[in-house]
Amino acid sequence: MIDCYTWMTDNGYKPRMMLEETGLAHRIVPVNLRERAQMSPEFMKISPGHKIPAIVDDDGPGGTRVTLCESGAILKYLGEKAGKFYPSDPAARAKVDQWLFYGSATFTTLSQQFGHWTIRSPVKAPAAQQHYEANLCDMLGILDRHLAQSEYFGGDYSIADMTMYSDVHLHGVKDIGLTDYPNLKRWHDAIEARPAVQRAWGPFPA
Ligand SMILES: N[C@@H](CCC(=O)N[C@@H](CS)C(=O)NCC(=O)O)C(=O)O
Repeated sequence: MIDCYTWMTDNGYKPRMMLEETGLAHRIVPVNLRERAQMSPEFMKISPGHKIPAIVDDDGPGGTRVTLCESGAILKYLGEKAGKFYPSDPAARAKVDQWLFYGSATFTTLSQQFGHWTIRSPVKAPAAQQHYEANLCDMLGILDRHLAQSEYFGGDYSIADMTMYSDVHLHGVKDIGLTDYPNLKRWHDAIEARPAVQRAWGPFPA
């Protein structure tokens, strides 16, 4: 059984998508960021940087207990465990890794800055807003151009798409609009329609 520590944020949805897609047995453990639950000593034993998502797998390699944070590491771990959505062919895997790292290290991180400065911050800083909006639009263009040549980021649907989806959905669709990014819209809508994705983006199970 895998315990998935998460909350309703861009990164928080990523392992939920993968767990729903693979059907791996799991429980959702909400970590209420508004109440600063991520700062509890118990949670920080699993995620030393006090960030969701994190997982605990009681049935890791060789029967060991695995604790893991960082959404990219979690997606790779689940992909290897399930043998799904993470190709075993080395060349295909290298390309999935490229877009997985772009998604988790660059795209989500900079999209979060857009979210902070344009939506959540009570302090209005026009220079920061303009900077991060231009930055987000540049990244949406990069994703759109790649998807003009490829159905999904790594060829077939994979963990690279799962890491990219959250901020395209939250900021691309809802804040910027995808009219100027038709390939990204086609990709987004195909993923949004997947039953596993709808379950992953639904309420936490009771
Ligand atoms: N690089 C990390 C970033 C995770 C992250 O930014 N988590 C945020 C929510 S989306 C969080 O838990 N913030 C709470 C905090 O930093 O105290 C990943 O990909 O998992």
